[in-house]
Amino acid sequence: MRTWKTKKEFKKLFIEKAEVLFEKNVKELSHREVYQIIATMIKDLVSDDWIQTEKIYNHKRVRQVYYFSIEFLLGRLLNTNLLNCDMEELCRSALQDFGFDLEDIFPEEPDPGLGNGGLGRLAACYIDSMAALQLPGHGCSIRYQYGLFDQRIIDGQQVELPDAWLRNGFPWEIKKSDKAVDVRFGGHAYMRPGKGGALVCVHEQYNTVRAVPYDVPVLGYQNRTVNTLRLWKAEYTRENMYGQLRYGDYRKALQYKDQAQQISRFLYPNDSTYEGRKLRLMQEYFFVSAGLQSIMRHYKKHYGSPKLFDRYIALHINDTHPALIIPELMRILMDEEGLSWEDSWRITTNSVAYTNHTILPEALERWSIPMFQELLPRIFLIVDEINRRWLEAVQQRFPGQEDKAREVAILWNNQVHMASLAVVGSHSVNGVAKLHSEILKINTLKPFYTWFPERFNNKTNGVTHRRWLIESNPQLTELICDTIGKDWVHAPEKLLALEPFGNDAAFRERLAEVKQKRKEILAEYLHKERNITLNPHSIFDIQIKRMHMYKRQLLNILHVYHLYRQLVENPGMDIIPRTFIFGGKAAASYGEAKITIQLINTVARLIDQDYRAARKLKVVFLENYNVSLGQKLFPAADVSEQISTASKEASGTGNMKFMFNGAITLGTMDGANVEIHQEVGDEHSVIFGLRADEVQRYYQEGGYSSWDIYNSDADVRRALEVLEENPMFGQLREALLDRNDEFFVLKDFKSYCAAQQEIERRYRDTEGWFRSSTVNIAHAGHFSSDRSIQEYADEIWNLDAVKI
Ligand code: C3B
Repeated sequence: MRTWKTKKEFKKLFIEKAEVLFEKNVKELSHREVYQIIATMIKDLVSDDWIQTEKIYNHKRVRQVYYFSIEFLLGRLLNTNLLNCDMEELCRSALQDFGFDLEDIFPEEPDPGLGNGGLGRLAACYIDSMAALQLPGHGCSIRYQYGLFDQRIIDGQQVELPDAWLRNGFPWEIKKSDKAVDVRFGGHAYMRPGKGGALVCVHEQYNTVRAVPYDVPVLGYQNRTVNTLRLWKAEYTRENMYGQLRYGDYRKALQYKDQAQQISRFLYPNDSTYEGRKLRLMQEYFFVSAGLQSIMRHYKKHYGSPKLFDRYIALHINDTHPALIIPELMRILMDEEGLSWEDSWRITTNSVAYTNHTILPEALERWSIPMFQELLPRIFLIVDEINRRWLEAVQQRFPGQEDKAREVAILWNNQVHMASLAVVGSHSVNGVAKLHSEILKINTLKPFYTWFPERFNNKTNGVTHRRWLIESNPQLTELICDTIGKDWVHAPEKLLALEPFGNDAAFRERLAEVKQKRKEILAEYLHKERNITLNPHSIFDIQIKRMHMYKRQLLNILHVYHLYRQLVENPGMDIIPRTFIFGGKAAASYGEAKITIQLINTVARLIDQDYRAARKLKVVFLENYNVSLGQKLFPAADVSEQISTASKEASGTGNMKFMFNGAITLGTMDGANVEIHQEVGDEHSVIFGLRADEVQRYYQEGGYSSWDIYNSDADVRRALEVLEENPMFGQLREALLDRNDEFFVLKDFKSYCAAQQEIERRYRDTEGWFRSSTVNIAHAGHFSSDRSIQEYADEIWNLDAVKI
């Protein structure tokens, strides 16, 4: 990778940039300006490698993958990029000479929140790993003008403010106006006999939205690979405006202009739920069509015949949000390249692979046919034909059995079923953890599994250890390097070499010091920035993730309240001081999730105001949990709360970030917790609660009554008294009792309390605790996204690394 050879060179360039960008000398610069200068310098620095990477890919005609995701939750990039080009220390030292502290510069970067949670952050980890492994892989998404909302807590309640992250520009991006493409919406489409009698499609009276790409370089880790994340912005076209004005229709012209600009305006704030809004469907088609058109144009220029498209190009869809890539590729191949249906279908299914991220029924996308047809008439014709041919095959195999067709139909009940389209139109379907992939086969996608068993596979999620360990926790990184050397940095599975040091008292002591240090860093930060006081000698027990009933923040806070009541009755009770930290956003329209935030804040206040409890317990709900705050929290955690109802959390990835930082998992047998437990065993994790098959059986066969538990368990009854603190909480009580506790909070309450006691028992044994912590770090390497991405490359994409 190109670097600044010397500090002298860096300083010279820095001074020049200060002059060019801000007409200032170094002394006059604000911290934000320093950030902007360094970001621009890095972009300049890597531009040669960026061009070179692209050239080599094209020249060698290598096979490439495009990862389509409606979210990329990037987080800040300055520190990551400095690390990737190995320039952090040089930069730090040069800035020091100028009188700046690099640590003051990092927070100046707005945190790009172009995603909701796990799914979007996974996409960001994955492009990081592709570049680190020198795989030719690029991201494709939307350049939202407003990312996920800024969360404020006012009187204990969540308030959403717009996230104007682009206010001062985004120095990492490059606008490529000359690469813009047009995307069509609306109008009429029909088939008509063309030359020689074959049917051709006519699409007329549509509106055109211009898609303008903004490219962000994705740097490999200390190699010369620079891949691309292409983000699309929607603009109106003058031609389209004037077209309508010519007919004197001002209202329509303005409506068009408005709608076009609206497409890339904001990110929908839903995590794992689906909202059948027209604008969302427009977003999905917009970035898929723009992305694919630009891929095809580039492909034809450098690779040649569209007939060989699938030999060179892999298209990955992150959940069903980009599933329209299937009919869109069919459209391009048939309408624009003149290929037959059969050839187009073969190329399409060979190119596309699909990852499913959830079994929650409320997350499965279904679009109303009338809306879909009105917005995307040509695409609808294609989906209709895909569905017709598919159901014909089903009919042939199961003549007269309508129920078989209903189970797998793409068009059914006046809706377009996107998961069905994604499975039928791709060659690979994967879940994101072993348990989840099994549930897909035996439950959610069972009829499809019967049809296409060879398509189904598992790719357990991973997280980039560069951001989540090396960048976030330099103290732990240094200790690991001192102990086992540096090989693990490039080959994270080599962290295993750390395992024997769990038995080494000197190592454990240093590990304990690192953890203590990280807790103090967090406490200081929260004190300074948020006026929150924590006791760094208490156990830091952390649950940070989106607010969702299935994730059961409610179970956590009910247990805290249970402890509180015990302390009130028996102030002398011998417990180790605990700090329960929560963070997470609730979708603006998700009532129960928002009330849970209020409940957490209510319990926090009850405890703060009661001296009998406040000496031992503390609850904090941290406002605006995002990637940057996560980077401060994971390193400081003792206990990782992973307590979803078994079967509901497809994988989880926070669980892995905690593990890399040596926290102990307190979790259910759900998602990747199962594999974490498999790695470290009962001795180094604490597992509780119903298992997935038990949960599924209750759903299918009944037999659970939350009232029975309430009536028979005095602790449960007492814990639920907290719901009388505020009439608002009645809704939660209703969900737990009158609606029979869909997520088994009461059912798992007792075993969760026991598991929490087990945590405390283990924490008292300092030696055992840090042995467990060591074992967790040693086995975390398996959960690096480098491992996941290598599996995708080998088993789905058939992709080779390319040395730059
Ligand atoms: C999430 C799942 O809820 C997590 O279990 C999983 O770890 C991640 O995806 C990544 O695979 N998910 C999400 O964030 N948004 C959705 N719409 C669906 C799943």
